Amino acid sequence: MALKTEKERNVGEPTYDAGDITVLEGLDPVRKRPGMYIGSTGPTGLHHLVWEIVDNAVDEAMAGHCDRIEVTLLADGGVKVADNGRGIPTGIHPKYKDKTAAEVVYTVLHAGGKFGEGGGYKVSGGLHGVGSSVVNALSTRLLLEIDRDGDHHVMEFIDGGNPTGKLLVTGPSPKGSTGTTVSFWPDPSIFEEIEFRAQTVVERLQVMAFLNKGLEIHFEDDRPDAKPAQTFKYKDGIVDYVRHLNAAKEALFRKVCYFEQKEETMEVDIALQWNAGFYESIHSFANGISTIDGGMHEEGFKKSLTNVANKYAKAKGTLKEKDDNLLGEDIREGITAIISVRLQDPQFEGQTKGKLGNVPVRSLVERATNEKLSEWFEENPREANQIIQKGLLAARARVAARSARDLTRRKSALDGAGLPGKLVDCSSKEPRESELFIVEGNSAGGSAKDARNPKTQAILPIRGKILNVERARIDKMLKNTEIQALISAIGAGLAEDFDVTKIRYHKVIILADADVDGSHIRTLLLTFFFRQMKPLVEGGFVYVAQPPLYSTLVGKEKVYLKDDHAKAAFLAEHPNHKADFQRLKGLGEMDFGELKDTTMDPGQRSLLQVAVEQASVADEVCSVLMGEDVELRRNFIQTNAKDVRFLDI
Ligand code: 1YM
Repeated sequence: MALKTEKERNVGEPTYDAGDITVLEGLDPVRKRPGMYIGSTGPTGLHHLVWEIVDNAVDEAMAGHCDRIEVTLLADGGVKVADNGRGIPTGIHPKYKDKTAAEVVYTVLHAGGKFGEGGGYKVSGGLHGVGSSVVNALSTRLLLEIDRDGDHHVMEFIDGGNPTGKLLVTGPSPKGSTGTTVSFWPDPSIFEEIEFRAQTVVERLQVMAFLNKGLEIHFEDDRPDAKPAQTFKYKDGIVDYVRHLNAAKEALFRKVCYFEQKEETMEVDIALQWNAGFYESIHSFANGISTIDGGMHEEGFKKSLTNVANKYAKAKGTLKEKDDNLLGEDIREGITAIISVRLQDPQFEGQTKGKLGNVPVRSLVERATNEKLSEWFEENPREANQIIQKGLLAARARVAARSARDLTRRKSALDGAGLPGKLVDCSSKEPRESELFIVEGNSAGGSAKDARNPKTQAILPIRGKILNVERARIDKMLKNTEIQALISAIGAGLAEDFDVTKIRYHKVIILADADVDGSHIRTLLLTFFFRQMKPLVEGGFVYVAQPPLYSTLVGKEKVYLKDDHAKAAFLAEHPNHKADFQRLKGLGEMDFGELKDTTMDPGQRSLLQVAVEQASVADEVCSVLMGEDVELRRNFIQTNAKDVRFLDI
């Protein structure tokens, strides 16, 4: 069946003309330098392929033509993305006389529909569908199915984007429906690994559903042992997002403040609420892409929020004329906010391209917040007052914390090094070779002390659970003896005064048991380091270690196995192994010999050291550690995962 040209068919439909396709170059460069197009060939790059295709479906939804997207992780390793939009145009492309528009989109680099002129959604980012050819180039197979004009069209590509034939009509579209379905199988010769991680995909899809109010996104995993299917659809969009982020926290009040403002080429949507906690959690997006490092939209919002709150507090007399203004950080304590902007030609800047650079966005967001947030304060005086009162408390705590910190600093100057009494320090004064083991409980500390290498390994026993810094202000934190011991042992200060060049150990190792208590302690310590000594985490100085759960004899040699998984792997490798397995007790109950065996080898080279050298990032470990606190985990993984080492010993 011959295909009509797009013009012949599109009678009276102003949306798309195949002639609008912009062609920049051919496909080959993508396979030669995949990193240039998708960032990396690791897991991030692999998942990027899914985002590219899903983005096209979301663009179609933003253009108002689609309200449902389905994403399926296929049992054979592929991914299928389907939408119920108009279907990619199937008419012959006027410039490539023998090719349909759909084929051009999938085989020509940087070919896509043009936005901003005529039909398309006027504030969508750049070209629609430009990533499709990149996905095709990096797949062993890609199947494109289009339902349009009552026909079901199919086209297949193999080995990095080579068509196996033309776009063919294989029959009528089901019940005259329209839409695009793309299935692809990533090329194992390009990617380090080709297994998709369901959690990564699900989290991203959920955020997309939050940012596109009313859009239904369905996720399914057809692989063995997969989690059940999930559907995301939020009628209140980012307001639901804020509620979701605050769900596990104690909200300061029930209402969520929401406002939006639209201009010719830009628009902004903002939702915000406060919780009883002490941290600010502002998530910003530009055209649905997360701007993790902020940028103009965040700047505009923060500046205006500070002004609006201070003006309100002064006008109502909560803050006297002579009083100092509240600082931005005081007002933002406990805030949860989503800022979503859409604009033409977004500029993503910075090393990780996570910062929005378009200057006009700042004044749009500032104006919108000035006007709409002031209105909201006037209309909701009870909530506005709660926000101001919380800001006043934060300001007082800020002043108290400063004097507490000054006191701590003066004290440590007076006490000489000011080292905590229970620290068993190493003799070396060279941070590069020094390791600090933070161990749980005094008995564990005792065995670790005997098992250590006294020259380079120091032991700091921590009694019970440390304070959860997520739930305490800094002045209270500084009164806690365990926290004080940590700060002085590490020796580099705290929070904004933290100076990573002064750390006394280049490895700060959290050594805790494999049980629930151990995992809780790890979480608390990681939270503390993340919140109060961020450069320590970012510099890759924080390590997590765990004593093994089993031991067994191979001949005369004792072999230690980390957990049940390691035991199973060992048995698979040694099918004739007869000796018993001993289940080791926790750190505190391990005797000196066992601990020495598992932390040091006979040549005095610490096994921890070996493990450090071989350490790999495991964000699953992170998700276990951070438990249900998705937000903390997300921050942790996104900003630091590559630098934190999780040890398996
Ligand atoms: C599962 C992936 O790609 N959907 C999709 C893509 C397009 C359209 C609709 C579309 C766009 C336009 C007009 C337009 C694309 N079209 C193009 C191009 N889902 C998915 N749904 N008609 C249909 O942009 O005006 C590129 S993407 F370039 F052909 F217009």
